[in-house]
Amino acid sequence: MKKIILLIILMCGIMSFQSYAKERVPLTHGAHRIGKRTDAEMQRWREYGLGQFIHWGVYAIPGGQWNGKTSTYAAEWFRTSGLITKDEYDNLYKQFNPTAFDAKQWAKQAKQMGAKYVIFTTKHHDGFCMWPSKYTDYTIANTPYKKDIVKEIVDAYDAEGIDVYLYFSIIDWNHKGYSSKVPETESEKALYETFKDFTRNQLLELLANYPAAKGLWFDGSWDSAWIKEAAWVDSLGDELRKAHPGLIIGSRFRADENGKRHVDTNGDLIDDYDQRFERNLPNTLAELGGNDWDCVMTIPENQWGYHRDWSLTYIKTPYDLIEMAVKANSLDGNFVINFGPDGNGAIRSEETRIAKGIGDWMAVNGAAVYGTYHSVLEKQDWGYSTQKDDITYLTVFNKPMNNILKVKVPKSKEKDMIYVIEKAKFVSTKKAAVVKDGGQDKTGSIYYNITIPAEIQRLNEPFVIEIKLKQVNKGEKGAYQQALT
Ligand code: JFZ
Repeated sequence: MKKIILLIILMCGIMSFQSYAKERVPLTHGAHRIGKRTDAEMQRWREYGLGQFIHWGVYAIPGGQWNGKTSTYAAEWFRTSGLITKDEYDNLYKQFNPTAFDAKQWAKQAKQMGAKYVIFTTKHHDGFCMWPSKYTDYTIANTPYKKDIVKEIVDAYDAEGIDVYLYFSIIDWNHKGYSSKVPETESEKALYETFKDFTRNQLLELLANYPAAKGLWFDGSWDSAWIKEAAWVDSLGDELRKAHPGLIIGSRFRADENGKRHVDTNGDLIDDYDQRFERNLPNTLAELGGNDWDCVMTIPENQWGYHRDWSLTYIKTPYDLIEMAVKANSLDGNFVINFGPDGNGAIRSEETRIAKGIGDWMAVNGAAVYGTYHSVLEKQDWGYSTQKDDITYLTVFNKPMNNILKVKVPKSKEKDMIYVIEKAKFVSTKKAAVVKDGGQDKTGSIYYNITIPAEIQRLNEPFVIEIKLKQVNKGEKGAYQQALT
């Protein structure tokens, strides 16, 4: 018995050593870069902090309802809801005439909300093109509206200084060559080639038509047919980057030659940033593997396109969304909030109110979000901390009942040195904070107590304290505290 156990232990040891020593698999179509991009365009992306997503297309006409029946599923997937025939759906565009659409107004609202970039659906899974594509008739040009909506969006947001990213679905339910399954027969293969050409043409067309766009936000790339085309998709990526230097593409575009998506067979991120955080946030830096990432978030549970009935699920509040945005930035990510305008081109009043709530808070406290990264502090129960250069921002979501915020500072790595809070102020009032010694815990970690003044406590909203830490010799601690209190 003992021998068997020993043998098992030995075998486990060998196996773990083997996996530890496992060599990297040579890949032709895996990640083409290890680690983050270092160019100015990507640095600009990294500093956005907050963005807006817009899902808009002909699905906004039914808005999740048809003939008195309501789909509880995502409204932008309405074509597959079973409540409408494919034929009915594919003819909706003939009534698409969003007379209330005002791109400038949308861009102003996004600006007020504090968004630094927008991701706009040029084509969702249904295949309807919001720009007048030369490669299909299923476009905005053939609606009563006629005008190029993508152009209106790009121009209006550009004028507000908001960078534009083009959402593009690989899945296209309208194209006759589209297939989710790997084509098998010669005729299926030939048909799929027409779809590949079409997709390539449309992407090059978008980049040529809208040179101001900074990147492409891909979606619907999970089909086995597309995954199998790894080599071709990789070369298409090269072509797109060549056509548009600096172009930013997330990890949802292509797979490696083994069919691995987002991260390749060796675990390295494919393309420029991790797109896996969909309605979902990481909790630790360790999960992120040092990669750039964004989180895209819906306001209801899972509705991207316009749904008439918002009573179906919990609707996030501005503070819910602000908390997620600060959390994302505290883990080096960008946070993107989705809007689903209606079939007439109006942004629903609930979304307008939410955007205003976020914008009002961001106008005062945005320093904690824009251009910030994870901070030197460890995660603490009162909220999230972010960092820009030598300034640490404490965004407090859980206010202490006794008005004393306990802040744990990091341990110094240098001998006989400790961290003290050199300066502290409330971002909203610009008033200095009273900081007192908060003692130590069993592990020797040092705490400071920051008094929250009544004027801040009363507001019942998240608030930001800006602090500057400094390393001093242990003996100097008392002097700093006195200066601050
Ligand atoms: C996709 C779309 O199907 C959806 O309609 C919406 O456009 C959204 C932004 O993207 O949905 C997804 C895609 C990926 C995941 C989940 C939903 N995912 O990786 O968990």
